Amino acid sequence: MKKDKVSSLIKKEEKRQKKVINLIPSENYVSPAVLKALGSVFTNKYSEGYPGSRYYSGQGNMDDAENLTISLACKIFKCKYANVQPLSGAMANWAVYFGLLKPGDKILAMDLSHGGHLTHGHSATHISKIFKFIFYITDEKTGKIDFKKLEKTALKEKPKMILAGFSSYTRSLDWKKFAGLAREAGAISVADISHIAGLVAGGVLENPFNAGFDVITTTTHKTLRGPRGGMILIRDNKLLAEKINKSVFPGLQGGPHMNNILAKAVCFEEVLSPSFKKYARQILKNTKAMEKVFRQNNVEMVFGGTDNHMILIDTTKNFGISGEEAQGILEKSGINVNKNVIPNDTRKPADPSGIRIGTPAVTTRGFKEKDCERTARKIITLLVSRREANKSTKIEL
Ligand code: DSN
Repeated sequence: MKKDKVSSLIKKEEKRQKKVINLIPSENYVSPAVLKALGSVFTNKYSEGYPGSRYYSGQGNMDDAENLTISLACKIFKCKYANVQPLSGAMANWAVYFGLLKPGDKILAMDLSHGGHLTHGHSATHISKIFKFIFYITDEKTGKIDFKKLEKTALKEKPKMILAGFSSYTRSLDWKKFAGLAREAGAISVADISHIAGLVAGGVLENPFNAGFDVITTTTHKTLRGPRGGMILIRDNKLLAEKINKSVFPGLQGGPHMNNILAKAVCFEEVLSPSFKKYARQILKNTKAMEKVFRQNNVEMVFGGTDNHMILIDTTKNFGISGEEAQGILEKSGINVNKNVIPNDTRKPADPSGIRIGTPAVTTRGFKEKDCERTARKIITLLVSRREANKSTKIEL
């Protein structure tokens, strides 16, 4: 591709990102400092191995960068060990499964349609063919995890790992219950906090390590607002940390992306600043502001509402249109959300029943409660208009 074509694409995308109201809960806007580190000469270096033990020469700056990133990660999440090399959240999860389990071992995880993630063992993934995943779900009436059922399953099935975490569940998880149950069942406890890492780091949601979790996996680019990538944190068990390090490299990955690791350090410095705490608090206030408007307008929210940065709405039930259609209508009006499955969805994943709405990106842009209330009202107006238009075009026989 010609250079001017590339520049023009970057300019167009910059313009698009500035223009839209981005409510996709997993997206954010990184700082210029993070972008600078990503675009730095650190991208030129091969650094297989770990600080002090690499396979190429010329590693002084790489070792300093990786050590810095590790120490900042441990400081933020209050743990002893961190592996900052995973190229994504998916790789972080895979590295934990392969490092701590044997093929065929059982993992108890959250069902995808109830809020879990693809890498938590969905049947479409390769990983589901290697480990035996069993699932827990939410209670239809309360929207909360059916913990009694989960407990029964864990004690009967004796999984080797209990995975707590989600990509579209909007309520808080009771970390203490999960960690306690894992201990009782003799399982390793792993929390995938990819979506809420920034809220945990900002002190507005509880840190799973405080509740006794063994391992945390996360991405670094969602509420944490860093570069695209993953990370594994280990509370204090050296043996687990060593197994996970071997699993990431050489088990699963080759050369780490050192520019990305450097950018993670930049992000973590930002996370440790007082303004990040304010940012995390504002994310929650903003989601609550949207929740209030949906409630006032009788828009039912899946799981009964929100305790975090996102809201899930069954558009089929509330507005008589699929998630795909709702996403398209909102996009035409400059609002980005993403179509999403809902618990026990009867529609296909590519055209599911709901939409997922989140506030991390708009909060970075400076949205406050009033802006979010206005946006929620606009969403309702647009979707109600379509419902009414659909009604009036129905041919009565
Ligand atoms: N794609 C991410 C999300 O949107 O939640 C998770 O992988």
